[in-house]
Amino acid sequence: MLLALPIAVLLASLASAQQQSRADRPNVVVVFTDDQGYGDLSCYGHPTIHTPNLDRLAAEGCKMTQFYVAAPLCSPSRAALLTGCYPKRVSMHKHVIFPQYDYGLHTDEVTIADMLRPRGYATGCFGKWHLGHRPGLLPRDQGFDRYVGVPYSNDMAQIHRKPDNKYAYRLPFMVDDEVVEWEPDQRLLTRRATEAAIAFIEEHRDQPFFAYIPHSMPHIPLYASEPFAGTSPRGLYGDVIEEIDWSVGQLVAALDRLKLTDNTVVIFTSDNGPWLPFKRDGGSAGLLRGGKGTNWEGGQRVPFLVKWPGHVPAGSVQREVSTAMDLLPTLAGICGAALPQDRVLDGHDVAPLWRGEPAAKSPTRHFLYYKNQGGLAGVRRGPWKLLLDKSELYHLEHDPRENWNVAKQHPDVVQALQQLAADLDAEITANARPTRTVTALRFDPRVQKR
Ligand SMILES: [Ca+2]
Repeated sequence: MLLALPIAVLLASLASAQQQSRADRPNVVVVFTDDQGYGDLSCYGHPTIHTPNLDRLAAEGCKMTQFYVAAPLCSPSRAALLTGCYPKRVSMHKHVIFPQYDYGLHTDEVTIADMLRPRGYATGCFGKWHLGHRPGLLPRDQGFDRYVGVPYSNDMAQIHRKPDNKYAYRLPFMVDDEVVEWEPDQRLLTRRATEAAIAFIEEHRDQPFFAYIPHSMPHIPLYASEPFAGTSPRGLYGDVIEEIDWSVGQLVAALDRLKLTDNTVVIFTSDNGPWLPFKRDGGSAGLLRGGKGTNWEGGQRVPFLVKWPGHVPAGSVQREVSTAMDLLPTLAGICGAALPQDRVLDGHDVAPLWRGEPAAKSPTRHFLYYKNQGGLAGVRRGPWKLLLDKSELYHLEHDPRENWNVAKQHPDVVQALQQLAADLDAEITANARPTRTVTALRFDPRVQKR
Protein backbone atom coordinates (compact mmCIF):
# COMPACT_ATOMS: atom_id res chain seq x y z
CA MET A 1 0.00 0.00 0.00
CA LEU A 2 2.74 2.40 0.95
CA LEU A 3 4.29 1.99 -2.46
CA ALA A 4 1.08 3.20 -4.02
CA LEU A 5 1.38 6.53 -2.24
CA PRO A 6 2.93 9.26 -4.31
CA ILE A 7 6.47 9.81 -3.12
CA ALA A 8 5.83 13.50 -2.47
CA VAL A 9 2.96 12.73 -0.11
CA LEU A 10 5.04 10.16 1.70
CA LEU A 11 7.95 12.52 2.08
CA ALA A 12 5.67 15.33 3.22
CA SER A 13 4.09 13.13 5.90
CA LEU A 14 7.49 11.96 7.07
CA ALA A 15 8.74 15.55 7.23
CA SER A 16 5.63 16.55 9.08
CA ALA A 17 6.04 13.73 11.61
CA GLN A 18 9.64 14.73 12.09
CA GLN A 19 8.62 18.34 12.65
CA GLN A 20 5.90 17.25 15.05
CA SER A 21 8.38 15.33 17.15
CA ARG A 22 10.44 18.43 17.67
CA ALA A 23 7.67 20.95 18.24
CA ASP A 24 9.35 21.66 21.57
CA ARG A 25 12.43 22.80 19.66
CA PRO A 26 11.20 25.25 17.03
CA ASN A 27 13.66 26.63 14.52
CA VAL A 28 14.60 30.26 15.04
CA VAL A 29 15.36 32.80 12.31
CA VAL A 30 16.38 36.30 13.42
CA VAL A 31 16.82 38.96 10.76
CA PHE A 32 18.61 41.98 12.25
CA THR A 33 19.11 44.95 9.95
CA ASP A 34 21.62 47.75 10.47
CA ASP A 35 20.43 51.33 11.06
CA GLN A 36 16.89 50.76 9.81
CA GLY A 37 14.44 53.17 11.40
CA TYR A 38 11.10 52.69 13.10
CA GLY A 39 9.35 54.26 10.12
CA ASP A 40 11.09 52.44 7.29
CA LEU A 41 8.56 49.67 6.61
CA SER A 42 5.18 49.97 4.91
CA CYS A 43 3.59 48.30 7.92
CA TYR A 44 5.14 50.95 10.20
CA GLY A 45 3.76 53.72 8.03
CA HIS A 46 6.34 54.49 5.37
CA PRO A 47 4.51 56.03 2.42
CA THR A 48 6.91 55.13 -0.41
CA ILE A 49 9.05 52.16 0.69
CA HIS A 50 7.28 48.97 -0.40
CA THR A 51 7.82 46.02 1.97
CA PRO A 52 5.20 43.37 1.05
CA ASN A 53 7.12 40.46 2.61
CA LEU A 54 7.66 42.23 5.90
CA ASP A 55 4.06 43.40 5.88
CA ARG A 56 3.04 39.78 5.40
CA LEU A 57 5.18 38.80 8.39
CA ALA A 58 3.24 41.38 10.41
CA ALA A 59 -0.09 40.16 8.99
CA GLU A 60 0.75 36.57 9.93
CA GLY A 61 2.38 37.40 13.25
CA CYS A 62 2.81 40.18 15.77
CA LYS A 63 4.05 43.75 15.32
CA MET A 64 5.46 45.51 18.35
CA THR A 65 5.20 49.25 18.79
CA GLN A 66 7.35 49.72 21.88
CA PHE A 67 10.34 47.50 21.22
CA TYR A 68 13.78 48.81 22.21
CA VAL A 69 17.32 47.89 21.41
CA ALA A 70 19.69 48.40 24.31
CA ALA A 71 21.93 50.97 22.61
CA PRO A 72 21.66 53.49 19.79
CA LEU A 73 24.55 51.98 17.82
CA CYS A 74 25.87 48.72 16.40
CA SER A 75 28.25 46.77 18.66
CA PRO A 76 26.58 47.45 22.01
CA SER A 77 23.15 46.72 20.55
CA ARG A 78 24.37 43.41 19.10
CA ALA A 79 26.02 42.40 22.36
CA ALA A 80 22.73 42.96 24.18
CA LEU A 81 20.64 41.05 21.64
CA LEU A 82 22.87 37.98 21.79
CA THR A 83 23.51 37.92 25.56
CA GLY A 84 20.26 39.21 27.09
CA CYS A 85 22.28 41.79 29.03
CA TYR A 86 22.79 45.53 29.01
CA PRO A 87 25.90 46.31 26.96
CA LYS A 88 27.48 47.78 30.08
CA ARG A 89 27.00 44.53 31.98
CA VAL A 90 29.23 42.84 29.41
CA SER A 91 31.45 45.95 29.03
CA MET A 92 30.53 46.38 25.39
CA HIS A 93 28.95 49.81 25.93
CA LYS A 94 31.86 51.99 24.83
CA HIS A 95 31.03 52.72 21.22
CA VAL A 96 31.59 50.30 18.32
CA ILE A 97 34.45 47.96 17.42
CA PHE A 98 36.76 49.57 14.83
CA PRO A 99 39.08 47.53 12.61
CA GLN A 100 42.13 48.44 14.68
CA TYR A 101 40.52 47.35 17.98
CA ASP A 102 41.77 44.26 19.76
CA TYR A 103 38.81 43.43 22.01
CA GLY A 104 35.35 42.00 21.70
CA LEU A 105 32.51 40.31 23.54
CA HIS A 106 34.03 37.88 26.03
CA THR A 107 33.76 34.26 25.00
CA ASP A 108 32.70 33.40 28.56
CA GLU A 109 29.43 35.16 27.77
CA VAL A 110 26.56 32.88 26.82
CA THR A 111 25.08 33.94 23.48
CA ILE A 112 21.78 32.71 22.10
CA ALA A 113 23.81 30.37 19.89
CA ASP A 114 25.76 29.02 22.88
CA MET A 115 22.48 28.48 24.67
CA LEU A 116 20.72 26.67 21.83
CA ARG A 117 23.56 24.45 20.68
CA PRO A 118 23.36 21.96 23.58
CA ARG A 119 19.66 21.53 22.67
CA GLY A 120 20.75 20.14 19.32
CA TYR A 121 20.46 23.33 17.30
CA ALA A 122 22.62 24.00 14.28
CA THR A 123 23.66 27.65 14.52
CA GLY A 124 24.67 30.05 11.76
CA CYS A 125 25.44 33.75 11.48
CA PHE A 126 25.09 35.42 8.06
CA GLY A 127 26.05 39.07 7.70
CA LYS A 128 27.67 41.65 9.94
CA TRP A 129 29.10 40.41 13.23
CA HIS A 130 30.70 43.46 14.88
CA LEU A 131 31.47 41.97 18.30
CA GLY A 132 35.21 41.59 17.74
CA HIS A 133 37.16 40.21 14.78
CA ARG A 134 40.45 39.05 16.28
CA PRO A 135 40.94 35.26 16.48
CA GLY A 136 38.87 33.90 19.33
CA LEU A 137 36.27 36.67 19.06
CA LEU A 138 34.48 35.68 15.85
CA PRO A 139 31.05 34.06 15.51
CA ARG A 140 32.49 30.54 15.65
CA ASP A 141 34.02 31.39 19.00
CA GLN A 142 30.61 32.52 20.25
CA GLY A 143 28.46 29.47 19.60
CA PHE A 144 27.93 29.62 15.84
CA ASP A 145 28.79 26.61 13.68
CA ARG A 146 28.88 28.65 10.52
CA TYR A 147 29.67 32.25 9.61
CA VAL A 148 29.46 34.07 6.32
CA GLY A 149 29.82 37.84 6.05
CA VAL A 150 31.71 41.03 6.85
CA PRO A 151 32.74 41.04 10.52
CA TYR A 152 32.38 44.80 11.07
CA SER A 153 30.68 47.82 9.51
CA ASN A 154 30.68 48.21 5.76
CA ASP A 155 32.02 51.79 6.00
CA MET A 156 35.15 50.73 7.86
CA ALA A 157 37.31 50.40 4.77
CA GLN A 158 38.46 53.89 5.50
CA ILE A 159 40.14 55.87 8.21
CA HIS A 160 38.10 56.27 11.34
CA ARG A 161 38.53 58.35 14.39
CA LYS A 162 41.62 57.61 16.48
CA PRO A 163 43.30 56.16 13.40
CA ASP A 164 46.78 54.97 12.99
CA ASN A 165 47.67 57.49 10.33
CA LYS A 166 49.97 55.27 8.35
CA TYR A 167 47.20 52.88 7.44
CA ALA A 168 43.87 52.59 5.74
CA TYR A 169 41.61 49.61 6.40
CA ARG A 170 40.05 47.00 4.16
CA LEU A 171 36.80 45.08 4.38
CA PRO A 172 37.18 41.32 4.82
CA PHE A 173 34.49 38.94 3.61
CA MET A 174 34.67 35.79 5.69
CA VAL A 175 33.52 32.21 5.54
CA ASP A 176 33.81 30.66 8.97
CA ASP A 177 37.18 31.82 10.33
CA GLU A 178 38.89 32.74 7.10
CA VAL A 179 38.90 35.79 4.88
CA VAL A 180 37.92 34.57 1.43
CA GLU A 181 37.78 37.99 -0.18
CA TRP A 182 38.92 41.55 0.44
CA GLU A 183 36.70 44.50 -0.46
CA PRO A 184 33.73 42.44 -1.61
CA ASP A 185 31.24 43.92 -4.07
CA GLN A 186 28.89 45.54 -1.59
CA ARG A 187 25.97 45.45 -4.00
CA LEU A 188 25.88 41.71 -3.34
CA LEU A 189 26.07 41.70 0.48
CA THR A 190 22.33 41.38 1.10
CA ARG A 191 21.98 38.67 -1.51
CA ARG A 192 25.00 36.69 -0.33
CA ALA A 193 23.83 36.71 3.29
CA THR A 194 20.40 35.53 2.14
CA GLU A 195 21.76 32.75 -0.04
CA ALA A 196 24.14 31.54 2.66
CA ALA A 197 21.31 31.50 5.23
CA ILE A 198 19.02 29.56 2.92
CA ALA A 199 21.75 27.03 2.12
CA PHE A 200 22.28 26.60 5.87
CA ILE A 201 18.54 26.10 6.46
CA GLU A 202 18.37 23.54 3.66
CA GLU A 203 21.38 21.72 5.01
CA HIS A 204 19.91 21.55 8.52
CA ARG A 205 16.26 21.00 7.63
CA ASP A 206 16.22 17.75 9.64
CA GLN A 207 17.43 19.23 12.91
CA PRO A 208 16.50 22.36 14.81
CA PHE A 209 18.42 25.43 13.69
CA PHE A 210 19.10 29.02 14.70
CA ALA A 211 19.82 31.29 11.73
CA TYR A 212 20.95 34.76 12.76
CA ILE A 213 20.99 37.12 9.79
CA PRO A 214 22.43 40.53 10.73
CA HIS A 215 22.42 42.24 7.33
CA SER A 216 25.17 44.78 6.63
CA MET A 217 22.54 47.06 5.08
CA PRO A 218 21.07 49.70 5.27
CA HIS A 219 24.20 51.00 7.03
CA ILE A 220 25.94 53.53 4.79
CA PRO A 221 27.46 53.35 2.22
CA LEU A 222 24.28 51.97 0.68
CA TYR A 223 24.33 49.31 -1.99
CA ALA A 224 21.56 47.37 -3.70
CA SER A 225 21.97 44.65 -6.30
CA GLU A 226 20.94 44.82 -9.93
CA PRO A 227 17.23 43.96 -9.74
CA PHE A 228 16.68 46.58 -7.00
CA ALA A 229 19.03 49.46 -7.76
CA GLY A 230 17.16 52.47 -9.08
CA THR A 231 13.69 51.04 -8.55
CA SER A 232 12.26 52.59 -5.37
CA PRO A 233 10.62 56.02 -5.36
CA ARG A 234 12.39 56.50 -2.00
CA GLY A 235 15.76 56.44 -3.78
CA LEU A 236 18.73 54.20 -3.00
CA TYR A 237 17.71 53.82 0.65
CA GLY A 238 14.35 52.47 -0.54
CA ASP A 239 16.08 50.12 -2.98
CA VAL A 240 18.16 48.73 -0.12
CA ILE A 241 15.16 48.20 2.16
CA GLU A 242 13.20 46.59 -0.66
CA GLU A 243 16.06 44.18 -1.25
CA ILE A 244 16.04 43.31 2.44
CA ASP A 245 12.29 42.79 2.11
CA TRP A 246 12.98 40.48 -0.84
CA SER A 247 15.49 38.63 1.34
CA VAL A 248 12.86 38.04 4.02
CA GLY A 249 10.50 36.81 1.31
CA GLN A 250 13.14 34.34 0.13
CA LEU A 251 13.70 33.03 3.65
CA VAL A 252 9.97 32.60 4.25
CA ALA A 253 9.59 30.87 0.87
CA ALA A 254 12.45 28.51 1.71
CA LEU A 255 10.78 27.59 5.01
CA ASP A 256 7.51 26.99 3.16
CA ARG A 257 9.23 24.88 0.52
CA LEU A 258 10.91 22.75 3.21
CA LYS A 259 7.64 22.49 5.18
CA LEU A 260 9.27 24.13 8.17
CA THR A 261 7.02 27.18 8.47
CA ASP A 262 4.79 25.82 11.23
CA ASN A 263 7.72 25.01 13.46
CA THR A 264 9.80 28.13 12.90
CA VAL A 265 9.90 31.41 14.80
CA VAL A 266 10.76 34.23 12.39
CA ILE A 267 11.85 37.54 13.90
CA PHE A 268 12.66 40.78 12.15
CA THR A 269 14.17 43.84 13.83
CA SER A 270 16.93 46.47 13.52
CA ASP A 271 20.04 47.18 15.60
CA ASN A 272 19.36 50.91 16.09
CA GLY A 273 17.52 53.85 14.56
CA PRO A 274 18.22 55.65 11.28
CA TRP A 275 21.48 57.51 10.67
CA LEU A 276 19.92 60.90 10.12
CA PRO A 277 22.98 63.06 9.25
CA PHE A 278 23.18 61.13 5.99
CA LYS A 279 19.86 62.71 5.02
CA ARG A 280 18.54 60.92 1.92
CA ASP A 281 20.83 57.93 2.57
CA GLY A 282 19.67 57.64 6.17
CA GLY A 283 16.30 56.15 7.10
CA SER A 284 13.36 57.49 9.03
CA ALA A 285 12.16 56.97 12.58
CA GLY A 286 8.62 57.82 11.51
CA LEU A 287 6.86 59.83 14.18
CA LEU A 288 9.69 59.32 16.64
CA ARG A 289 12.30 61.96 17.41
CA GLY A 290 16.01 61.54 16.70
CA GLY A 291 17.92 58.59 15.28
CA LYS A 292 21.09 56.54 15.57
CA GLY A 293 23.52 57.71 18.20
CA THR A 294 20.86 59.61 20.16
CA ASN A 295 18.74 58.58 23.11
CA TRP A 296 15.56 59.99 21.65
CA GLU A 297 13.07 57.25 20.91
CA GLY A 298 14.11 57.23 17.25
CA GLY A 299 17.58 56.05 18.26
CA GLN A 300 16.48 52.95 20.12
CA ARG A 301 12.86 52.14 19.35
CA VAL A 302 12.83 49.98 16.24
CA PRO A 303 10.46 47.76 14.26
CA PHE A 304 9.93 44.27 15.67
CA LEU A 305 7.96 41.53 13.95
CA VAL A 306 7.57 37.94 15.11
CA LYS A 307 5.77 35.16 13.27
CA TRP A 308 5.21 31.75 14.81
CA PRO A 309 2.11 30.01 13.43
CA GLY A 310 -0.26 28.64 16.03
CA HIS A 311 1.47 30.52 18.86
CA VAL A 312 1.62 34.19 17.87
CA PRO A 313 -1.79 35.47 16.74
CA ALA A 314 -1.84 36.58 13.11
CA GLY A 315 -2.14 40.31 12.62
CA SER A 316 -1.67 41.14 16.31
CA VAL A 317 -0.14 44.37 17.58
CA GLN A 318 1.69 44.36 20.90
CA ARG A 319 1.95 47.78 22.56
CA GLU A 320 3.66 46.65 25.75
CA VAL A 321 7.35 47.49 26.20
CA SER A 322 9.90 44.84 25.38
CA THR A 323 13.58 44.91 24.53
CA ALA A 324 16.22 43.11 22.51
CA MET A 325 17.54 41.73 25.81
CA ASP A 326 14.31 39.70 26.07
CA LEU A 327 15.20 37.58 23.07
CA LEU A 328 17.57 35.20 24.85
CA PRO A 329 15.32 34.42 27.85
CA THR A 330 12.23 34.17 25.64
CA LEU A 331 13.93 31.76 23.25
CA ALA A 332 15.23 29.77 26.22
CA GLY A 333 11.64 29.16 27.26
CA ILE A 334 10.31 28.45 23.79
CA CYS A 335 13.18 26.17 22.77
CA GLY A 336 13.53 24.42 26.13
CA ALA A 337 17.10 25.61 26.55
CA ALA A 338 18.76 26.14 29.91
CA LEU A 339 19.27 29.76 30.91
CA PRO A 340 22.71 30.51 32.32
CA GLN A 341 22.31 30.36 36.10
CA ASP A 342 25.67 31.73 37.18
CA ARG A 343 25.19 35.34 36.06
CA VAL A 344 22.75 38.21 36.00
CA LEU A 345 20.68 38.68 32.85
CA ASP A 346 18.70 41.85 32.19
CA GLY A 347 16.10 40.54 29.74
CA HIS A 348 12.82 38.77 30.52
CA ASP A 349 10.79 35.97 29.01
CA VAL A 350 8.15 37.85 27.01
CA ALA A 351 6.48 34.84 25.37
CA PRO A 352 3.12 35.89 26.87
CA LEU A 353 3.46 39.21 24.98
CA TRP A 354 4.28 37.38 21.76
CA ARG A 355 1.31 35.09 22.29
CA GLY A 356 -0.93 38.07 22.90
CA GLU A 357 -2.24 36.67 26.17
CA PRO A 358 -5.00 39.10 27.17
CA ALA A 359 -3.70 39.99 30.61
CA ALA A 360 -0.01 39.93 29.66
CA LYS A 361 1.91 42.95 30.92
CA SER A 362 5.48 43.86 30.17
CA PRO A 363 7.91 42.37 32.68
CA THR A 364 10.24 45.29 31.89
CA ARG A 365 9.68 47.48 34.91
CA HIS A 366 12.38 49.93 33.91
CA PHE A 367 14.67 50.44 30.94
CA LEU A 368 17.99 52.28 31.01
CA TYR A 369 19.20 54.37 28.09
CA TYR A 370 22.95 54.59 27.47
CA LYS A 371 24.76 57.06 25.24
CA ASN A 372 26.86 56.47 22.19
CA GLN A 373 30.03 56.32 24.29
CA GLY A 374 28.43 54.34 27.09
CA GLY A 375 27.47 57.02 29.63
CA LEU A 376 24.14 56.75 31.41
CA ALA A 377 21.55 58.79 29.51
CA GLY A 378 18.19 58.15 31.14
CA VAL A 379 15.52 55.72 32.21
CA ARG A 380 11.99 54.71 31.30
CA ARG A 381 9.50 53.45 33.87
CA GLY A 382 5.91 52.88 32.78
CA PRO A 383 5.08 55.71 30.40
CA TRP A 384 7.67 58.07 31.89
CA LYS A 385 11.08 58.71 30.37
CA LEU A 386 13.68 60.87 32.04
CA LEU A 387 16.71 62.11 30.13
CA LEU A 388 19.28 62.95 32.78
CA ASP A 389 21.48 65.63 31.19
CA LYS A 390 18.85 68.32 31.08
CA SER A 391 16.32 66.65 33.36
CA GLU A 392 13.80 66.29 30.57
CA LEU A 393 10.71 64.27 31.39
CA TYR A 394 8.40 62.87 28.72
CA HIS A 395 5.21 60.87 28.94
CA LEU A 396 5.88 58.50 26.05
CA GLU A 397 2.36 57.24 25.67
CA HIS A 398 0.89 60.74 25.41
CA ASP A 399 3.90 62.05 23.58
CA PRO A 400 5.89 59.42 21.66
CA ARG A 401 7.71 62.17 19.78
CA GLU A 402 9.08 63.73 22.99
CA ASN A 403 7.81 67.19 22.15
CA TRP A 404 6.62 68.23 25.58
CA ASN A 405 9.04 68.25 28.48
CA VAL A 406 6.82 67.97 31.56
CA ALA A 407 9.62 67.89 34.17
CA LYS A 408 8.40 71.08 35.87
CA GLN A 409 4.90 69.66 36.33
CA HIS A 410 6.19 66.40 37.86
CA PRO A 411 9.22 67.10 40.06
CA ASP A 412 8.48 64.02 42.16
CA VAL A 413 8.67 61.75 39.10
CA VAL A 414 11.91 63.41 38.02
CA GLN A 415 13.45 62.86 41.42
CA ALA A 416 12.32 59.25 41.66
CA LEU A 417 13.63 58.44 38.18
CA GLN A 418 16.97 60.14 38.84
CA GLN A 419 17.42 57.92 41.86
CA LEU A 420 16.22 54.83 40.03
CA ALA A 421 18.60 55.39 37.11
CA ALA A 422 21.54 55.97 39.44
CA ASP A 423 20.78 52.86 41.51
CA LEU A 424 20.28 50.57 38.52
CA ASP A 425 23.40 51.83 36.78
CA ALA A 426 25.46 51.50 39.97
CA GLU A 427 24.50 47.84 40.25
CA ILE A 428 25.46 47.16 36.63
CA THR A 429 28.74 49.06 37.00
CA ALA A 430 29.63 47.15 40.16
CA ASN A 431 28.94 43.76 38.58
CA ALA A 432 30.07 44.37 34.99
CA ARG A 433 31.85 41.44 33.39
CA PRO A 434 34.93 42.02 31.24
CA THR A 435 35.44 42.01 27.48
CA ARG A 436 38.16 39.83 26.01
CA THR A 437 41.31 41.27 24.47
CA VAL A 438 43.26 39.32 21.85
CA THR A 439 46.62 40.55 20.65
CA ALA A 440 47.08 38.04 17.84
CA LEU A 441 45.71 38.79 14.38
CA ARG A 442 43.86 36.29 12.26
CA PHE A 443 43.98 38.73 9.39
CA ASP A 444 45.42 42.18 9.05
CA PRO A 445 42.90 44.64 7.70
CA ARG A 446 45.53 47.36 7.33
CA VAL A 447 47.02 48.58 4.12
CA GLN A 448 49.87 51.08 4.02
CA LYS A 449 48.70 54.46 2.85
CA ARG A 450 50.61 55.88 -0.05
CA1 LIG B 1 23.75 49.96 13.46
